[in-house]
Amino acid sequence: MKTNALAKMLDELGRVSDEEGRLTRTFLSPAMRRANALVGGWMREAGLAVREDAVGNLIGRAEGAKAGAKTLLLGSHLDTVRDAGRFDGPLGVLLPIVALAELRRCGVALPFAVEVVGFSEEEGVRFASAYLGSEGYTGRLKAKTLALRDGAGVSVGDALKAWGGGKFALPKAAHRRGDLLGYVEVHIEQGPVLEANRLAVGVVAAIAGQSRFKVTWTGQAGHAGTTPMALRRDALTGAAEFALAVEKRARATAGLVGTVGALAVSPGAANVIPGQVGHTLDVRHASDAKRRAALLEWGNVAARIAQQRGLSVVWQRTQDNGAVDCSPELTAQLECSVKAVQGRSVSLVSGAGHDGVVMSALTPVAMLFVRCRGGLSHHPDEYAAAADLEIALRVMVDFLRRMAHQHAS
Ligand code: HGY
Ligand code: MN
Ligand code: MN
Repeated sequence: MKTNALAKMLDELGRVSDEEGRLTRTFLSPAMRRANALVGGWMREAGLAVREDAVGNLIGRAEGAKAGAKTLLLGSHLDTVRDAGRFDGPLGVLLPIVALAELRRCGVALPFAVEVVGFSEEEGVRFASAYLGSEGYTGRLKAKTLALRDGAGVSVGDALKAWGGGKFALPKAAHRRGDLLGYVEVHIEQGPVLEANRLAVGVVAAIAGQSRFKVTWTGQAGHAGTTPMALRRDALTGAAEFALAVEKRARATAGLVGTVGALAVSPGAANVIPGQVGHTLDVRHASDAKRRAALLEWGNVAARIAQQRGLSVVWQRTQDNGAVDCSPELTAQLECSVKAVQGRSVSLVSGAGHDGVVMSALTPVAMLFVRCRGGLSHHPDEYAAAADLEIALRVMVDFLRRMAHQHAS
């Protein structure tokens, strides 16, 4: 099957970056414009009609052979983290395109319509709020989100207006629930379970909930040489004490992860005591109650640290998504194909977030995970072997054939 074509496409798309020498492709950036043009061309070659929606999602659609047929949604995100791997996101957009081209080559006409969606923003890198693409596609993008600003002070709303040639209106859902058969996303596992089970692919039972915040500590800038330690209100040491407290509690709580991934120090000079520090906080757990309990505790810890150090601390929530169960019915159908191709299957819980979290509000969701070396992701050495891509591709083709048979009449 066309696995080498898929691998070549992943390599080529993996070179479309906003940064020299590494892969970084963020929301509404110049690289995103180039990526949409490249992937849009591949969609057209596969026989899909291509459009871009108001939030930059790239959508390739093929009508069904049956009049008035429902639509099956396939896809994932085309944006990346900073210094990313080339599989996280793009695999779930390119694999369905190759699978549909393969079915077309074999003369298989699907009775239902299919839409392959390349979501414009899932990682939440530029505006610290994830899922902006799938929120736009499902009509769940909120007016308050448009006010979020990036590091240069540009708001989501202004960025969308600039992207859309000067105008932007909050989009409605692209589909009604009743018009859809479901959403299936292929994604690298980004974890160790498939390797441990010596399997190329598996299905996903649930996706962990996640919360993200911007936390700002304010103290007093001052002279590093003349200000006695006892008289300092150092914003960075306060933030550092907090980050270590997050790590300590997360290490002690099964299934809890807490990460301070980005941090900015102001005024940022070697001989000036940090007056203000802003950092992100990303918290996840499969249980919403445990995630919320950790957040409550960390709010109290931050208040204690601020009080003891003469600082102020302000939290701004930039994202909050509950844990999501995948559709047992759609997942069972996908698992039939996994077993047909691979002989056996395994069901996993995803610690990573995915567009399926947002799409589950619109339609039943299923996910196919593909083994990645060492479970490594959000890193340039992220890698899925060609043999595993081949199996994933065969699963997708088998799944589409089974769906076609089921919806033929
Ligand atoms: O952060 C995540 O879990 C995903 O990679 N968006
Ligand atoms: Mn990711
Ligand atoms: Mn991803």
